[in-house]
Amino acid sequence: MPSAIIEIIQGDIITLAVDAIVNAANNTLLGGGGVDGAIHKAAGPRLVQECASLGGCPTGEARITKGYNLPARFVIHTVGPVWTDGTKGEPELLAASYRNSFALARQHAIRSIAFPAISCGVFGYPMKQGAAIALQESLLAAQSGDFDRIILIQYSVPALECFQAVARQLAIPF
Ligand code: AR6
Repeated sequence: MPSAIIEIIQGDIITLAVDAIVNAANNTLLGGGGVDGAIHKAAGPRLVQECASLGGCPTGEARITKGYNLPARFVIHTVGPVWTDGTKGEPELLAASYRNSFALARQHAIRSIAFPAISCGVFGYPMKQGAAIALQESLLAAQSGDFDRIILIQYSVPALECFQAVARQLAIPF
């Protein structure tokens, strides 16, 4: 069952020794709060130097850098949508963030990848709806056979429980 490679866990993404962790960045790619701040702090100042050379990133797209002091080899920076009311293309843009992150990972032969709940913090995306998109895109990637591990890591227990419940509702094995 290829989809069994999806893992829903609780923890801090900066601790994961995977090929790539995904950063929930903003359009500047120059750092911020939330998981972005934690990743930049742990990776060290060479990360922001490399990010500054990339010229930003449009919403829904993704860019890749080295992981520097992180245990992860690469960081894939994606910019999820800011939630307004759900009618401004938010679901399509969030799906694009996951899909473009997986596409970039494939180009770099990345086989293990961990995502935070993109857009579900500062950007205000409702967690249940964000989880459904994360899980649907992860299922597609799992079924492609291109990945050994797809980790959806949640910072809090309520977020963990939300992702688990949505996976059960969608009958996505984890
Ligand atoms: N490990 C895993 N998940 C985390 C961690 C961590 N260390 N820290 C926070 N989270 P957010 P967004 C969770 O706000 O909504 C930044 O300022 C967090 O609980 O980090 O996409 C950027 O620069 C939440 O569930 O990202 C942008 O300006 C999830 O990660 C903006 O925030 C995402 O929350 C992006 O907002």
